[in-house]
Amino acid sequence: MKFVPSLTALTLLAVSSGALAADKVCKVDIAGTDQMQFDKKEIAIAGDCTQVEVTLKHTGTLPVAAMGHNWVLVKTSDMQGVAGDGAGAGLANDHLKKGDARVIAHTKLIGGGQTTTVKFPTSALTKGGDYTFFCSFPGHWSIMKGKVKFG
Ligand SMILES: [Cu+2]
Repeated sequence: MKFVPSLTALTLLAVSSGALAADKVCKVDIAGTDQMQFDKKEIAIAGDCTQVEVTLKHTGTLPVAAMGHNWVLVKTSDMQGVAGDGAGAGLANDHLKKGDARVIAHTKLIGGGQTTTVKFPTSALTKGGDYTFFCSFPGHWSIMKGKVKFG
């Protein structure tokens, strides 16, 4: 009779380690407005997420050329450089320098009423690292930004 509880415990252990090995896609929703604001200042990604799926919704009505928003993830120390290069890169390039290796993940630029999604692996992130998300539309990054915490 003693063996019954220990067998149960072993079974539970096997189930939970199986779950850890599996892909865990963590979803994040964020909205941008015609008032040049994101509705979040911080995004926390749990340390056991293997992938992150970010959905950006533009809840305003202004067109992309006037009030475009995207969601760009970088190391905090890279933000100003990426934003500066992105300002001159044009709408067609989502206001990001082509092939910018400092960009960890980004959505396309969208206008009012549109939604866009990007999915990326957390292997691109270091636990406890200093990350920032921002909008690279010219002039938006000083307001439209926040921290990303992983771990
Ligand atoms: Cu924006």
